[in-house]
Amino acid sequence: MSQSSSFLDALKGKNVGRPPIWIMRQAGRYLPSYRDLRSKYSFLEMCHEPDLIAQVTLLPFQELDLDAAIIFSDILVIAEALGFKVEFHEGTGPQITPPITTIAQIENLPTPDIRSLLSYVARGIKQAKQQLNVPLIGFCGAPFTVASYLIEGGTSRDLKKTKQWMWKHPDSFHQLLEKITQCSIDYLLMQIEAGVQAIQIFDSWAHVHSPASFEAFSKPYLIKILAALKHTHIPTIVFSRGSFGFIDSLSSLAPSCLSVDWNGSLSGLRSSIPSSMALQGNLDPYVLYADIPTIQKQAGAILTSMQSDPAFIFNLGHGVLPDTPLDSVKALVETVKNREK
Ligand code: 1CP
Repeated sequence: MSQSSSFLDALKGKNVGRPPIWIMRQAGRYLPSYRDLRSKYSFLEMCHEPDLIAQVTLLPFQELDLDAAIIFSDILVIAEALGFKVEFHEGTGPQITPPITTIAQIENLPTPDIRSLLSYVARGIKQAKQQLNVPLIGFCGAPFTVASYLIEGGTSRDLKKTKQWMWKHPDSFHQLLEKITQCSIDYLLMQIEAGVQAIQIFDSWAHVHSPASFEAFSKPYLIKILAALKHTHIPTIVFSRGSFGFIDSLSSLAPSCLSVDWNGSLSGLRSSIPSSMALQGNLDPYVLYADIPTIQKQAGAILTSMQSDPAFIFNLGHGVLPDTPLDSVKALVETVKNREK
């Protein structure tokens, strides 16, 4: 890809036009074409097959003029590589078996050969890149978020088991986080070698932390991952739910970009974040259930507040929800694209 990219420019703090837009979970169920494919394949079949990875990564571009693509995969492929059985059932989210319930399970986790076990992702990246004319984002889950799925065995409202484990068995929890961190580093370096042009780390469950537990159990592992990628010079985005609570701590990680949820104002944040660090976000995904004028107004308010910021990337504050009307997502993308700088 040789043409200019407003997304990559914004990550460097050098975007002179309107802000770029992409949408977390843009390759997902809100797209009728995704639902059609999903009626033929299971979610994991789609994650495991390079042709399908590439095809699904490109699906949103049939409908939407987005400025970046994200490789179709899931943060839980790392759980599979660690030997867990991962299943996705309609309506209940992921299920991981057996969940971690003993210290011995953590002590006995394998040291997987990520490059070989997850090589299908690298092949999917190479295939997708051949057909894309926008930058491709690679990703992984933050170690704390991935660990929570292994301990809960799936989705949980409050991460009760994870938080109990974290405070009762901190050494064991650190051992688990360290293991996931090493796998994530291997995984991201593999994705970068395969051709992704930016990396996003999803700490989707960080909002359950206190400042103290964020410092102890999320931050050190984000630091390790970012340090291990530094020599590649690939831009990094850290998405953290509940981010406004830990913003100083997150900014001290010095990623290329912070991706924040909707619990605070981006322009307010800019006053404490250096202009060289990009900000990504942060429309509440539920706004997309409103009528089109409301969507335009809410998105417009964010655009106005970030007007002329050379390091702003428009996104939602979290993933687009599966039953969001496609026309609403289209209206959002057009609102951003039609914005004059
Ligand atoms: O049934 C289906 O078709 C599966 C739905 C689905 C999809 C489309 C899941 C199951 N994962 C995905 C793809 C996915 N997951 C992407 C693809 C790229 C894109 O954004 O378009 C990405 C980046 C993820 C990352 C992911 N998976 C996260 C982090 C981001 C976030 O949304 O917080 C998390 C927490 C997961 C776990 C997961 N996988 C799937 C679901 C429904 C969930 C979340 C469940 C929960 O709330 O715990």
